[in-house]
Amino acid sequence: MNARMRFVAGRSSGFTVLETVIALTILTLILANVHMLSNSGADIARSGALRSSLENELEMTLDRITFALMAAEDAEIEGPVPAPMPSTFVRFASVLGRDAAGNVLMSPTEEISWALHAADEPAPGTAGRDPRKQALYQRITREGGRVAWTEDADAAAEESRRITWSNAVPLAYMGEVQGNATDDNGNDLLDESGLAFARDGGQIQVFLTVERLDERGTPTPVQRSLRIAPRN
Ligand SMILES: [Ca+2]
Ligand SMILES: [Ca+2]
Repeated sequence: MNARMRFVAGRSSGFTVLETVIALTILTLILANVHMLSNSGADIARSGALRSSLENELEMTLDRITFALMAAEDAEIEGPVPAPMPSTFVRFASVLGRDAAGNVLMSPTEEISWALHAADEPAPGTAGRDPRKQALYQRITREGGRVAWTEDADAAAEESRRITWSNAVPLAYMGEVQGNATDDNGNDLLDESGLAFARDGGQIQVFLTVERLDERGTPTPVQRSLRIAPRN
């Protein structure tokens, strides 16, 4: 067997140790990258789903507030005052129509308000089964609350219908620090909570934040403000 034949025979007998190590290293790097891409893709999908869900909750709550206040008589509105003092509630009544004698029929006094959660309220969903998420939720719970609509705010509590529109409204509007009598986020209101109302001439300003925990237990807020013109 000449030298060329020995070389060909040697190559066909298998890979060298060095070639095997290089191949395994490249394979490991490829698999690691695939794993990283797969994980980050799943994280992005979960994060996108949470944000979409939060945006829906925010928009639905703002729609309900808007429809209620658009039908309200401006002269019957209590709660919101001009900046810088925010209100956590608005009380109002709407014209329902006229009776046979032509008298205006008004609705009972309704109320939309923000209130703190009860301190011992259990965490909803998966957060209740994960100690770390439970601890974070408890922090948000202590500092957070809900937005509710009350059908007849003048009636006794047990006789009035109350419906929660969102149970994930935090203590502070995004960027605001509570208790320092300062407008930290530049919206002209001092220490406003996750739901705040203010009056600006013939309009009611509404500021709303909705905040929930993401898959890693990180608080994730969304927020928006708008203006509503009640009936004159
Ligand atoms: Ca502010
Ligand atoms: Ca403040």
